[in-house]
Amino acid sequence: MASNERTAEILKGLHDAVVEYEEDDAIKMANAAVEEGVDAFEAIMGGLAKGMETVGDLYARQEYFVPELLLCADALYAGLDILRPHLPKKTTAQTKKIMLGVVEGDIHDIGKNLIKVMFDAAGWEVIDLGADVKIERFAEEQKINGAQVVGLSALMTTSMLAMPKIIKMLRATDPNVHVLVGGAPLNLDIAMSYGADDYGDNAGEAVAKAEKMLQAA
Ligand code: B12
Repeated sequence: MASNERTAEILKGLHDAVVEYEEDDAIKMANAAVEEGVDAFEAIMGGLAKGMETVGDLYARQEYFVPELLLCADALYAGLDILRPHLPKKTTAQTKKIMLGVVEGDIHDIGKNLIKVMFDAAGWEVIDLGADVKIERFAEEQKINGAQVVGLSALMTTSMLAMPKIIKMLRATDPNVHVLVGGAPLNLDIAMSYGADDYGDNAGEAVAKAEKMLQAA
């Protein structure tokens, strides 16, 4: 078990590896996290995902551009591949199914992929439609797979406008479906105005919110 100081050092190492797009360092620090007993969830959220947040700030300040963002994402995924199997895996008797997708016009899928990892670890069956998913496809697929929860992701103020249409179609085919939305430009008020059941701010929160939806059902 790493000391608090060492844990902080490893988290910073993961953060910096993403920001400096050093894939080798991300692998090295992720292995250190595993070997030294740093909680995998903390390493992913407090290290890798936090690094991507800093990258977002650098992009906003025009210090980083699209090529850097892609390299940073590669470093994040290299670390994630190592940490993912070490998330405590829950098994449940109940069949819990979530269908995830990034809405049409939007290719930002890093957040959605983190969400997927967390649901998988929490014992949910995850159907991943990917990114830039056509509006009609959500309801079509949900009709086939019967997911109790649908998670919609959007990272752009333009693409998130597809959400109310998708939610309307989902409810028309299955009035009992639960819809959880997330992504940086959203918040609870917007989620409610779109007709969603709830909004999740991050990957950890997403699972808790979806579990609550099934309990209430
Ligand atoms: C990385 C990135 C990219 C990468 C994406 C790589 C990939 N495969 O995902 C690339 C380089 C491809 C890219 C492209 C573009 N990007 Co970009 N990109 C970003 C950046 C810097 C980070 C996004 C990210 O990965 N964050 C890290 C993850 C972990 O966080 P997250 O996505 O927010 O997800 C968390 C939560 O939001 C939540 N969550 C997310 N989804 C869901 C879903 C559910 C159900 C729940 C419960 C929770 C949840 O949980 C996640 C994990 O904790 C953001 C800036 C920012 N601050 O967000 C801009 C940003 C999103 N991009 C932007 C833009 C403009 C573009 C481009 C148009 C640029 C261009 N000129 O080509 C294109 C768009 C292409 C398209 N059609 O989609 C703008 C959007 C502005 C707007 N309109 O709102 C932003 C905000 C940058 C800015 N400040 O201008 N981008």
